[in-house]
Amino acid sequence: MRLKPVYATDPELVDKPLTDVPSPWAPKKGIHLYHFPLSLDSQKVRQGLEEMGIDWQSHVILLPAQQQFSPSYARINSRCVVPTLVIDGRVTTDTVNILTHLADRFGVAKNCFNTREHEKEDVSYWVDKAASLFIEALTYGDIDGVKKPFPLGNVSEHGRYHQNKIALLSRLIVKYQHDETLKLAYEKKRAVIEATQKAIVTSSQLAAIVESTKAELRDLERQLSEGPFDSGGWLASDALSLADIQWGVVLYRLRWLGLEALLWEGESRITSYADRVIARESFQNGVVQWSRVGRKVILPMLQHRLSSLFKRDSAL
Ligand SMILES: N[C@@H](CCC(=O)N[C@@H](CS)C(=O)NCC(=O)O)C(=O)O
Repeated sequence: MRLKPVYATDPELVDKPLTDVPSPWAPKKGIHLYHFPLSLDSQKVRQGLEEMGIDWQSHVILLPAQQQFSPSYARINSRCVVPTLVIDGRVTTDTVNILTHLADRFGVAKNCFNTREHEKEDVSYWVDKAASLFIEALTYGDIDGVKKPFPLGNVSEHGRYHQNKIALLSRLIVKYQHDETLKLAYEKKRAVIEATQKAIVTSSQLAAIVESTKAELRDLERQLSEGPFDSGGWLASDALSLADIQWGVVLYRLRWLGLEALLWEGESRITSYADRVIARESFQNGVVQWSRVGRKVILPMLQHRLSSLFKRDSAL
């Protein structure tokens, strides 16, 4: 039974994270982030960048338009996911890896994420724990009594969102059968989506994912009452750490999905912890501002549709 995302459990199914790898397809100068406004992992990296006060150039990859599969993007990140970080033509992938890379590279100069030696193990334990939550299943799965917010609504019904991706990837595998790199990327991606979809549409699996998320949140509650948060610090350290970047966004997502009442007690420490992370300027700039669906998603989607009308051969 699958209770965690493929990226956290099946290294043989997904390409390894890249760290600072030169790519002829990436912009040569400056700090660039390929991301989608509402994507959980993009939210994490954007908050991290904001926290460090790093200027970055935005490249929105419209997931509802399946732009993550476009050849130009798949050549930069063969996982066909967001986010991707590019610094001076060098590519870094995988959210945990991107944030660690940014903290290693800029943390000291920006006086940020300076986790003390004795806190490092705890921070990385809590980072990995957040990255292993199956938020994609909770986002797209049908959960009894929970009405998903706009624009998720019926996009996700009966696994249709994932089924459409599988169909598109099957067409791309044929179209790019003579381009070994793209063909392999699309085949691997299709296998990842098939495994993910299976967990989402099988109601017993989804119910088990809800239960395992509840258990993780009970652990979180315990850590918040026994760890540094109780004496004015954060989840796993005295100063804000990458663990807080992971968990703040996760809790914000679970709330947005309407799952708060199902997953944790309103009067718990989790609520006051979430409120404290969300109140930070970095969260407001990196997450909340980008969550304005009309301006950040619907408008770019309309522009994309309009420009596709005039292009006979679309990017895919
Ligand atoms: N944690 C992995 C996976 C990231 C991930 O699943 N990103 C989602 C958005 S939060 C995505 O791009 N989904 C589009 C797709 O899989 O087609 C990573 O950072 O590489």
